Amino acid sequence: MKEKLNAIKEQAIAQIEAVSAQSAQALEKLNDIRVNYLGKKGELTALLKGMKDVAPEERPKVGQMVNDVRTEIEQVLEKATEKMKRAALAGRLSGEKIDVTLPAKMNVIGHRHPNTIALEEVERIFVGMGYEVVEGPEIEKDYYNFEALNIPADHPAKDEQDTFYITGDILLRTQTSGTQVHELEKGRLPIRMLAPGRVFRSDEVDATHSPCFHQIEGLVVDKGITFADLKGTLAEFARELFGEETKVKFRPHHFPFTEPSAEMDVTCFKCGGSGCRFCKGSGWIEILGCGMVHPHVLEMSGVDPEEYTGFAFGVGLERIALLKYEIDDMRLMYENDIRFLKQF
Ligand code: 2NL
Repeated sequence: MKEKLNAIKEQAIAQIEAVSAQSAQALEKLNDIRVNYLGKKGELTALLKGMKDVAPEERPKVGQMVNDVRTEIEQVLEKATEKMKRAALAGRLSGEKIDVTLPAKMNVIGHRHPNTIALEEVERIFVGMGYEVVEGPEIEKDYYNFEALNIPADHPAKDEQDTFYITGDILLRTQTSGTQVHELEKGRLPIRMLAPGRVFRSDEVDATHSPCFHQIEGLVVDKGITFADLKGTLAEFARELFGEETKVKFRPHHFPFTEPSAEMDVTCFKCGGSGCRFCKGSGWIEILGCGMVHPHVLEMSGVDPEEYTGFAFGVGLERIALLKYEIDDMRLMYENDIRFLKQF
């Protein structure tokens, strides 16, 4: 009996070992072995059934021996199963391994429009000098766009500026000055403000014109403001925008809303002033219009020109962006071609 049991045990263990040396899918075969030896119709059960042939006094001892063998086979099976499960898991994990040296999938990110970049740069410079950014309506009364700026009904500037009228009295603003007139009327002085925004003129589209473009106007009104303040402020603006070496030059000009008026040129940031293709050989690039606020403009908005003086200026945002990024056709700014926009 003992020999028979030992033989069964050895055989079972040998089978388990043979199976566990195989690949992972052999797990099922271990279960077959469990059924064959330990199951209801298994060999050990068969042995227990044969107990009736064993002498009664021997039965407890034989029973014990059968149970010991059963326990031992169970333990070996258990260990083999564990080992195979671990091997199967390790196999699966190594199959799922991530190669961290592979190049990453890049996220596609958007870009700020060159106009936006230029606007934020200009705003940063003036906010740094204590200016407030104020936005106003794109639809204005004739009064705020023209009359309050000293441009009377019969003034040639009104014809020149080919305006989009909504009614005889209401129009799409041709400059952002109206926003500044609204601020002057509030009577909260001093004023240091920037008025950026879209403006509209009935122009044909070409490389340098569009019926809708962007302007940034600035206005400073306080006691004792002089042309020297205008020059110092705009020279500093030019240096911050185009570089520390930038020089400025003021040429006399005429606007109805400022007196005196001027246009400001900056030394060409491409050649430094010696003359190149970019500045058409002159060494200078025109950048903005400016002047001392006309006393009549202050007066119409309820500000006493005997007590207060001020300066104002206007820059085309597209002009700044085209210059700064060396873009040679303004139409690119409005077409939203991804190939263009993703360069900024
Ligand atoms: C340009 C340059 C300019 C102003 C705009 C202004 C605003 C107020 C009073 C006085 Cl409320 N002036 N704005 C001044 C000078 C130039 O724009 O080339 N405009 C056609």
